[in-house]
Amino acid sequence: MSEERSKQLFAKALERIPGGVNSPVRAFWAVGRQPFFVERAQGPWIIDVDGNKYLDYVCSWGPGILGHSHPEVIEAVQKVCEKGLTFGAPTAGEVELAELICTCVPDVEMVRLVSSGTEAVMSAVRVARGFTGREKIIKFSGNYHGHSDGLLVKAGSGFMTHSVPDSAGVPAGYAASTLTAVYNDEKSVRRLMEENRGQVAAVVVEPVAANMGVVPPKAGFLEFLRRITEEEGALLIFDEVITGFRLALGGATQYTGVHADLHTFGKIVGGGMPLAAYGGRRDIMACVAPLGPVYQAGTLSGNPVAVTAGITTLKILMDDQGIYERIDRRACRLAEAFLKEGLAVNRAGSLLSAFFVPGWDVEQTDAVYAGERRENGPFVKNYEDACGCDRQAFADYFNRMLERGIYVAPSQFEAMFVSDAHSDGLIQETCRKIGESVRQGAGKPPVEKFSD
Ligand code: KE4
Repeated sequence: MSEERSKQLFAKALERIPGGVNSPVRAFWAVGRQPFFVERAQGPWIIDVDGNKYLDYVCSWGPGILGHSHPEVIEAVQKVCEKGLTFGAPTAGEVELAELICTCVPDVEMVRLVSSGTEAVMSAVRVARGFTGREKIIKFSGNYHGHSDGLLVKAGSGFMTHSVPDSAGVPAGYAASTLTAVYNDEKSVRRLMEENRGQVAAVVVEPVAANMGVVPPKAGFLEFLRRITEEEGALLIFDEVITGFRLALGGATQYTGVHADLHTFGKIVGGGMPLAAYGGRRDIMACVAPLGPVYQAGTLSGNPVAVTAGITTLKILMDDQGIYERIDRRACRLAEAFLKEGLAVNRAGSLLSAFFVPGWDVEQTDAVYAGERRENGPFVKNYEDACGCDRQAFADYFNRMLERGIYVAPSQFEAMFVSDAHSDGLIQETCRKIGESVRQGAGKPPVEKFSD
């Protein structure tokens, strides 16, 4: 496959954009090759500037639950653009989207639209601090909540991909207010709560972690977080930027039965456009300016074009909730293909990750589940387990799959996303290629950081 045009673009990009990309996870450093540049995408397919076609399991890191360029979404966006792109004034669409979010996620009585998941989580944390009058936040190592200063501590996603435990440039004071617990480890949470009694504003958690690879909560873990936050007078924030409208129409609460005080959303809620949201109990959201003392604002918040993409997407999901059974079943088929190759697989609904755990004994893996199971694992239970994975083996697998026209996330620490556009036939073909790729062994070594 030719990569000429991508190579030319990347060389130019390296001149003007740090690492040649506008988000680190796109750099492909961990898989030892240059990124391809995308020309267009349709359904489950992504086509690069050299005409190479890939079956896409990144789905733009989650928004693409319907597949790329869904005709109804494209048509709605094209139409609304004719009325103008941004007004900086309220529009009917913002009210409609707010009502749809509150209908889908009953914990959310009021919601504020923003432009990115980072902004949503940063704002939710500020509201929690403003509402409780407390300063400290408990997060979990390997969870990623966007790049706001206070949350760039032992984060997942690009941090783990590039082995950067914490970010430079974050003042020590910020990090001091962020306490880090171990995911799926109740004792670590209890200890932090006891050591910081009366100071913890909130526990922020990915209800199904998807930024250290997919790591579902162990039975009872979320219920424990709900109990201990209530006992300690702290809020529980579900960061649903990935799980929202993905695990179920009602997100993690519908999937797990556990309720949170605040939820954050991104990706799917914007239908692929720059839109995210945070919301929750009315008494908590009443703290948000101009109603209350917690300030948060945004020039393009509730942008009419992005809102239209979000409304159209949520309405399609609301009108056809069978999508969730379809994508879960397909993800289960993929999980079974990985399990057959002896890999540790964590899956929650249509989110899954195969882990290259050194010395993994396939006998450790529970029996291959029948389709009715909604989960596999968790066999990799936390950040430490995930860090122990064999990155070279993952890189080899990634390159073997790409050579076969299958694009999975270029990092062991990201999720595989299934969309409604991934037909059963394509899933079958993917399962075959998983077997070939995993069995074929060594591939290209990860290269050092690209020089100019
Ligand atoms: P954004 O600011 O990237 O829209 O959202 C930040 C965020 C917040 N919370 C969770 C649970 C998230 O997964 C994310 C962003 N996810 C990554 C992928 N794991 C985005 C991809 C990227 O960084 O380019």
